[in-house]
Amino acid sequence: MPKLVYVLNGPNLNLLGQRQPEIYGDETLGDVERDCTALAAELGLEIRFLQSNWEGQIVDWIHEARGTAEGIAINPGAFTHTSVAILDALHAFEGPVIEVHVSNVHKRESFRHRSYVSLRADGIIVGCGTQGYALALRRIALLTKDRP
Ligand code: CA2
Repeated sequence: MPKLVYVLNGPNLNLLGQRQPEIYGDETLGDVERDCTALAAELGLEIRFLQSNWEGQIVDWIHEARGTAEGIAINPGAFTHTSVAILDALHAFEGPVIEVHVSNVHKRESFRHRSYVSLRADGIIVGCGTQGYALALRRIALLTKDRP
């Protein structure tokens, strides 16, 4: 049985590849989902790849992942820098959480340097472009490999 991993995406990530390619590259979120789905199959994972512009929807998906998913890869978008609600929801999830940012937030505005989600994340991948999602899945596969 493949292990289920949630890949969660926050606000505006549906615009990936359509604007600001100098910051976010030219891959769309659909491209990322396709690549993640192919990699997941190689790694023995099944993914639920989701995006929402609504904070509460992301909280609900994290709750849904409790008890059903082995790990979460999350790019919370701008909620990274604001959302105690997403942090609290992640604290209620027991498996590995890997935080992903396409851009190098540390080279950008100072308000992007603080992440609430990092207080829970087991790993953080920043500034590796959309490849960061694949790195996150590889890390989750490794961290969950000895679980039945
Ligand atoms: O670098 C990342 O992955 C971010 O999580 C992306 C967020 C940003 O608020 C974070 O600080 C860092 C933004 C999501 C993408 O927004 C776009 C807006 C216009 C065009 C394309 C993407």
